[in-house]
Amino acid sequence: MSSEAVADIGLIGLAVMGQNLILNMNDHGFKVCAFNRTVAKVDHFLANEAKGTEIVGAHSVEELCRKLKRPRKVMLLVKAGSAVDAFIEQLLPHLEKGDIIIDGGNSHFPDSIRRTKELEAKGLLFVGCGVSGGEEGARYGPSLMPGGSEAAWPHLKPIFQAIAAKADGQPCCDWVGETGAGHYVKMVHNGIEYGDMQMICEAYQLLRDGLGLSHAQIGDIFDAWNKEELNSFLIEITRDIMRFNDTDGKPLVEKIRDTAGQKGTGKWTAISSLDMGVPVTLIGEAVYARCLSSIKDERTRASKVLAGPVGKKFEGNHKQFVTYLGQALYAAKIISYAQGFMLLREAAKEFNWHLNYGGIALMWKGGCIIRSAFLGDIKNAYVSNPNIESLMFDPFFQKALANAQDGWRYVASQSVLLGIPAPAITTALSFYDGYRTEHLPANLLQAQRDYFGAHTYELLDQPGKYIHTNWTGRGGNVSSSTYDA
Ligand SMILES: *[C@@H]1O[C@H](CO)[C@@H](O)[C@H](O)[C@H]1NC(C)=O
Ligand SMILES: *[C@@H]1O[C@H](CO)[C@@H](O)[C@H](O)[C@H]1NC(C)=O
Ligand SMILES: *[C@@H]1O[C@H](CO)[C@@H](O)[C@H](O)[C@H]1NC(C)=O
Ligand SMILES: CC(=O)N[C@H]1CO[C@H](CO)[C@@H](O)[C@@H]1O
Repeated sequence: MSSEAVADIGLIGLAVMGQNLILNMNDHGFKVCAFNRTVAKVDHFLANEAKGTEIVGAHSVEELCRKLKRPRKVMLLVKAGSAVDAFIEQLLPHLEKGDIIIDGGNSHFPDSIRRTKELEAKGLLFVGCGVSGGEEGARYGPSLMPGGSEAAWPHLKPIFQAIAAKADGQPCCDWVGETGAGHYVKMVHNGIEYGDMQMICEAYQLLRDGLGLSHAQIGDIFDAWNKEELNSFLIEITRDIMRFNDTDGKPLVEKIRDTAGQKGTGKWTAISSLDMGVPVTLIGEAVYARCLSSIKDERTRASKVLAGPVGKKFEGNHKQFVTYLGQALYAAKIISYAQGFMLLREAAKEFNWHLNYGGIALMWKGGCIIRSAFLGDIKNAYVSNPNIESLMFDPFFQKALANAQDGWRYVASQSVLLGIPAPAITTALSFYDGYRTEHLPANLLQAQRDYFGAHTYELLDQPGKYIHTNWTGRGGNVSSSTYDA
């Protein structure tokens, strides 16, 4: 080994996330070699942010690889997509069997599945690693979700677990699973984040438009919730946002245009749920709610002509409503996470991953945007029964749903009566009621399908036997495979 090989890990991409991760690794005693395609950036970084640290730099991919101890570990923090493949191509000639490439970007999981297979075929190891927590997390403790070539894990574990956030004294980073599992889990994390944010926004609107409360009053409600079972990063920042006044003394949030942006990870989660036939309804509604918000001009025109409930004002007890709303939020949140873990289970089946669900809950408990006390309860549920069919079957959550359901139903019905949209809170309730219903009306649906398409049906007492009925007494012999509905 060349005496030049001094660094424990190389990192490519000196945008904010990359820089902060490097500084974080340096803080924990690891020697990092930094590289950026624009090499002036490397020198600038070494002379400024990295001044006085152990961090070294490289001016080429070749130099970077020369400076790494074996097995070489190179982490990419570059834009997801073709840039990742381009850097992998550039690295290949300078790597040897057993060396490790880590993609810490926001890659779509099918790419990570493909890259793992391609690199393993070349004798290299690949890790697709979800990184959550934004700039602050990257610097002082992100949530890290690594998956891919498991043989890479023992080499990465000391570094990753050292720099990760800690929850209950444990690192928010553990091996997630094979091929694209790391990026998949990160994607579902982001989907759940969409759902959490949407529910909170619905609660905000019910308090603002339903009860007519001021932002300061709503801030106090979120403050109180943050001290109870809803305690979480997103509830906490919502409280702070409610209390943030602009220079004119008015709440800044009031002035922000109500059209939501999105980068696609929530959409990916919804698409994957449709692909796999898992009813992840709350995240789906959260994505659609952003879409609906974005057609602001059309909504403005509709607001002038489409009728809503006339003269309906909330006439109940405010204090009671706030209590019920807290219950509705909590129950909807349980449903959203139950749906998210249902999706993970199905993905594990589909892609042959061995996922550690309790470990995933722990990875999300600190460092990332959805961090909350609640994830500790989810972890406990999976620790006491790793094979639990659904979180809703866990005694703790079963009881929590039972305790919250009256308030949840009250809030859902009030939102409907008042004409205030609450798609996440209401879809969660519909899902819950559907999930706990033994006889759904799909018997009729099957009859309809058989009627017009001869798709056949099963009888309750003879599952597995497919029957077609001549419903009309007309028509010839139809094949059930001619069309689908
Ligand atoms: C923001 O303004 C409201 C009055 O509109 C006031 O009651 C509140 O104290 C202000 N908040 C802060 C943090 O200054
Ligand atoms: C349905 O019933 C009618 C009348 O009995 C008969 O003419 C027709 O052939 C039947 N069709 C099939 C698919 O059995
Ligand atoms: C309809 O299907 C039945 C049973 O397969 C068969 O006996 C009959 O000849 C078919 N009739 C026509 C019109 O194809
Ligand atoms: C590929 C790469 O390393 N690019 C980064 C170099 O640094 C700038 C920041 O100055 C980033 O924006 C690039 O993504």
